Amino acid sequence: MTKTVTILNGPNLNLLGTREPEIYGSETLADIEKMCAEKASSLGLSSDFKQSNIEGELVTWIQEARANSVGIIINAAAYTHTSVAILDALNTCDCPIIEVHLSNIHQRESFRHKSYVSRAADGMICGLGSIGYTLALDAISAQLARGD
Ligand code: CA2
Repeated sequence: MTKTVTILNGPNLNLLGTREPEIYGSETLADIEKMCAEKASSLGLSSDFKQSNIEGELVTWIQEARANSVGIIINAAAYTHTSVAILDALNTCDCPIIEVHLSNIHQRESFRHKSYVSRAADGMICGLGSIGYTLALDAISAQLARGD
């Protein structure tokens, strides 16, 4: 049976590659989706890559991943710093959860230093740009192999 990792992206990440390349890089979200699909395949996994600007849609997708996925990678974007709803949904999941941010949130404004997602995540990767997503897939693969 295919082992699927759900990769969730929050608000405004659909704009990647169009503005602020000095902060978020020049790749588009479609570029990152392709990188993830290739990396997942090399690990014997499949990736289900999604983006939404709507908090509730992200919550619904986390609930679906709880039933159908072996791991979750989440860049909740601005909801990282505000959403108890996303935290509550992640807390219902037993699978490995890795939080990813393109930028180093700790080098930025103080309101970005707090992450609700981190309370539920096994680990967090930030500041490495798009590579963070493929490193997160490596981490989930290793966690699964270890039986986490
Ligand atoms: O560094 C990250 O990945 C963030 O999750 C990105 C969020 C930000 O609110 C977090 O603090 C850190 C913002 C995503 C907005 O993406 C844009 C992309 C291109 C142009 C404008 C915004």
